[in-house]
Amino acid sequence: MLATDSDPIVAIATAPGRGGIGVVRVSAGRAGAAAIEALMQAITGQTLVARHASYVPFLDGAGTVLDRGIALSFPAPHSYTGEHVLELQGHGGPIVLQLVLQRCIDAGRAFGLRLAEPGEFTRRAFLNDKLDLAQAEAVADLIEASTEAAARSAGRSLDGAFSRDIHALVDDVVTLRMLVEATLDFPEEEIDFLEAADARGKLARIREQLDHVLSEARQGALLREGLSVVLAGQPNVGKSSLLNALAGAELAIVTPVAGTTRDKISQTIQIEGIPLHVIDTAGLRDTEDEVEKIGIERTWNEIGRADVVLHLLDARTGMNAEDDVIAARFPAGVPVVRVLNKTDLTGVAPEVTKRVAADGSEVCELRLSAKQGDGVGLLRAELLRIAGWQADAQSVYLARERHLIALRAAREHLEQAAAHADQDSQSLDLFAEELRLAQESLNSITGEFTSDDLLGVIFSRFCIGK
Ligand SMILES: Nc1nc2c(ncn2[C@@H]2O[C@H](COP(=O)(O)OP(=O)(O)OP(=O)(O)O)[C@@H](O)[C@H]2O)c(=O)[nH]1
Ligand SMILES: [Mg+2]
Repeated sequence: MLATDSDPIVAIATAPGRGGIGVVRVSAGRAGAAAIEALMQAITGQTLVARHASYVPFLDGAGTVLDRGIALSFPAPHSYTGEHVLELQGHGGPIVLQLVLQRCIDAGRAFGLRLAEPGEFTRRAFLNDKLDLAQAEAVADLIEASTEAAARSAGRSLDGAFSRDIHALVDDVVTLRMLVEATLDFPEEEIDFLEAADARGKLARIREQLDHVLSEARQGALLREGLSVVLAGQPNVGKSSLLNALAGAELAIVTPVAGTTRDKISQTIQIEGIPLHVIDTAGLRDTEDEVEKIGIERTWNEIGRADVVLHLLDARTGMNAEDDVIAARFPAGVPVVRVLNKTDLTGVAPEVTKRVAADGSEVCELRLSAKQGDGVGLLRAELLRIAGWQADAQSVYLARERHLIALRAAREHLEQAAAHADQDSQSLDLFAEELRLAQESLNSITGEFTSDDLLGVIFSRFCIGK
């Protein structure tokens, strides 16, 4: 039998393992009032008052008590899923919860109650207009958040902050479209539309607002995904020591023997709530050692995937010929920080310097001592800077790559629209088309694909006689 979005579903809603309480949740569809009633009768032996906590026994098929707990019913549409919902809150043991779950399935067999698929409760909340797509994603992000900052911004998205900003942008685009389309429909009126309606000014304000949303979303994506930071360089320059210094723990083996690290070692650390996936690698050199060769191959694989490469050097020697060969192989476009380690041996104070290389690229050099820990704070700050983190960002949303792609697409369409607006009025229909495409991109974030919404707005704001 094929699963459908109207099947009654059931699942254990709490995490696996032992806990104070455990919740079994049933969502029985928007027409599932009778199913919930039957289930309550079968399992608790009573009819419950909607949205009232009732302390009841959970009974098995023979009428024996499996557990005692709170039963709550939420008639549609006032529930998480927007459907008729029953929650059984019992004790949080894996076996007892399995028994209650099985009891629900047995008692609900008559009306086709089945186990819910992953995310199915939230999917229904979206389908029943309880949450939009961005909010539904925020539910998952909130649950998965691994830092306080990530949890807080997922909470903001769930509360609708991100969706509200997207809706505000869509509203502005729709208003502008309405003006353009009206002008297109009545060319005989010969309005210099762009002048009369201040279309350029309106578009400029929308673009400004979109840039703002995009920058907040970019920060949010950073909170969600983090950055992969690869420590690379010749053997013995102190890569493992620096990993340990950043992590504040002796994770990697450090010895004076060149070629100590054979395999990559990863650790996720947090700076200002941003997860940084720091990867220590095998030192790069020519070698005949089979094991070391494989390790070095892995180093290059990691460098290929890095968001930031920390090229470690011994401060006493600086860049040498081998380092030039290494640096030449770094992938283009990935920020590289040259970290001159072991400053404690040179007597030079930790510092960050930036200069422009012969080829016009910016070279960032940072002097520190991994062993003493001096200058590691400078490195943290530099990593935050590369990540584009702004300490004063106030309303970050925990955005996903999908949102960034949609926002960037919308931005491009608005840029195109602006280009058309700067030409003569012949390109007004192209201007309108770019606005439509921008709106479509924005709508994809909240999951609305209403092609009728523009008409709706037009008719609601114009009177027939005009
Ligand atoms: N004085 C001083 N010694 C350091 C510093 N950082 C690392 N060392 C020493 O340099 C040696 C090599 O350090 P590691 O961290 O193992 O170097 P690595 O780059 O990981 O080396 P491989 O794993 O062999 O590639 C060890 O003896 C460290 O104690 C530093 O800042 N100052
Ligand atoms: Mg090492």
